[in-house]
Amino acid sequence: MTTSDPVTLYYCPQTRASGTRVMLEELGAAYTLQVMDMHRGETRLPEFLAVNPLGKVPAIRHRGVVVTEQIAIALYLGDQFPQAGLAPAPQDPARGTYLRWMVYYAACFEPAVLDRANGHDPGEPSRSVYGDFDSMLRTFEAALIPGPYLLGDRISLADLQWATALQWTLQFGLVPEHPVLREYVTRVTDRESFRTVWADDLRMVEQQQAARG
Ligand SMILES: N[C@@H](CCC(=O)N[C@@H](CS)C(=O)NCC(=O)O)C(=O)O
Repeated sequence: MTTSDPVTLYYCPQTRASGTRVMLEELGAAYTLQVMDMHRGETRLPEFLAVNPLGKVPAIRHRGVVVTEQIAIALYLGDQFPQAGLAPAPQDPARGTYLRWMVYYAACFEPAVLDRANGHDPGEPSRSVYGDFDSMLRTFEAALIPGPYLLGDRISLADLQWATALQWTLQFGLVPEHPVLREYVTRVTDRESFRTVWADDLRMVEQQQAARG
């Protein structure tokens, strides 16, 4: 078995799985999609619950191993395809910064955005995993200066992850507009991989809508 064994990506268009697909494109990985229509409950069918009991995408299977959680998947793929140069190796001095912003995404950004979207009071900063929303976001923004990427001149999977998420959170007003964030999203998403995945997502969504009638 080699890393050229195709990755199976369990997929719903226009979801967190889209970011994973962008990464697979950028890594030059061979992959196949298992497309589901979440609006028809297909992520809750026994076949997929056997892959991810939470019924959530993205999930991947590679060389017989299932990985769930978008950040775990991103870290796994970056290490499996080192030749793409999108993930600093363990001994690389940039590795710490890379891990920091990857984990910050899942541990601080998503909980803060979801608390806000769901109207949940995070309570005292000392009792919230991300402190408070504004500090959480300002801390990330500061990491983009001087930029242009989180690791300086070098783009990484961390940027693909953050730009994917900021694109939809800015679009839906879940994150307040800020020139640093907007320019970062524009810079990172101006790539063939994003154009390909977003166009194909649109095609799949329209196809799924038509099938639902
Ligand atoms: N903690 C998961 C969250 C994944 C998630 O919420 N995925 C949504 C799509 S964006 C999903 O699969 N929803 C379908 C469902 O719950 O049935 C991760 O970070 O990967």
